[in-house]
Amino acid sequence: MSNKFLSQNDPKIAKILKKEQQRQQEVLEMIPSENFVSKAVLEALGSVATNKYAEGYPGKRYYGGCEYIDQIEQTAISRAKKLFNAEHVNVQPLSGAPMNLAVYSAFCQPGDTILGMDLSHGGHLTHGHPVTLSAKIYRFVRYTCDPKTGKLDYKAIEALAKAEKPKIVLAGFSAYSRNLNYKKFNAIAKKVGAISMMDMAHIAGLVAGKALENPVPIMDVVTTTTHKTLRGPRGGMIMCKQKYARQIDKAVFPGLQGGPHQNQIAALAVALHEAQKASFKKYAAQVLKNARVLCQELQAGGLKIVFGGTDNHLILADVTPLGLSGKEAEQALDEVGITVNKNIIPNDIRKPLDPSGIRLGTPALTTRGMKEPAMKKIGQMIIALLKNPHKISQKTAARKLVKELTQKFPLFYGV
Ligand code: DSN
Repeated sequence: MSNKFLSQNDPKIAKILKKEQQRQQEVLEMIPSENFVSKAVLEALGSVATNKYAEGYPGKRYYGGCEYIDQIEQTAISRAKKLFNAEHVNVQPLSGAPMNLAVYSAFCQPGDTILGMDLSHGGHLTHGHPVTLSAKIYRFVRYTCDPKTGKLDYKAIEALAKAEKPKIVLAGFSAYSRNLNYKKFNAIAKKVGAISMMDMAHIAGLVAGKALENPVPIMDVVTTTTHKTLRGPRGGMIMCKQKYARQIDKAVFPGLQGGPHQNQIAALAVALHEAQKASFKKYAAQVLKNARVLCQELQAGGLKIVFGGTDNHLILADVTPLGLSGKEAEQALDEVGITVNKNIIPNDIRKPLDPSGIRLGTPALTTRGMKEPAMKKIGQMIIALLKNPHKISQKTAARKLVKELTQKFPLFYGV
């Protein structure tokens, strides 16, 4: 991308950014929460909308001069409503953690109980991990799944909900690879008088592309970050039933945040426009096909696939059967240009900074145009390398494949 003014004004940052762009071009990005936004999204993100303060909501701002900012935010809201069949949408959350905190604060008083999925079983830090601020304010109770099959025991979750009386029954994940039954989650919430909430951050793009079931018409509240499979700018979005609109909006502003990042909202509007296209539907379907092929290769090569397989874009794999820890596997792959992240697995006996698993996914590689044959090669190469992480010839072969694939499927930003 051209950065004429940046190069003149701040050559140091310009140079580092150029290197980051080159890094993105030259590695196989397999962290399942990462993706590449279009040039149009990048332009909106780097636009003059960043100059404007606009506390409040379209038509009800605390600042003058918001006529165009209102149009941008209203366009983002309308596009999100249409794409996800949502009754009400708030596009102002700055990112995922404040987004979920805003929802908790909309429905809970300090000390109230929230039922969420355990982090080591695929849940998310913001779903009540003890290290978070949310966990200091609210009382989180966690449910787990069967690590072999990924199956959730909905009867056990219902019994837990009845015993603990949560204000929110929360579904959603960041390292879980199976589909959830939203109707069952919603029914459990209704039985105990709780709000049903789904955090679909990881799969929003797959829902938008109609490759996975849409939880929005079923659950009371659905949150999502906008930069993962949805391929938008970094940010968050809350969708809810109309009857909760006021509560949610008040919790976001003035409850938690000040001025929204209007450049981010403009870029989100562009991403939502892109997600309505037929090409995005194809993209979402391909992400799933690629994940299945990759998963089969890794499983065939001896990795233990947690939850027994994948229904979405991500794979959580126990690498200890190959004699490595997750950290060692991440480092070995990093060295040859494959980016994944180490991850804890259910009932992990190792520590979070050096766990037993790695988490990998297909959204970013699919954006570059890679399909099943590339996934097969990558899967086989990952196995070969992890079996012999210190063998020079193995590293050379891996680097060669990374180079071949990244050149064959170049990033569209140019160099
Ligand atoms: N940190 C994100 C992820 O990598 O899944 C979730 O917020």
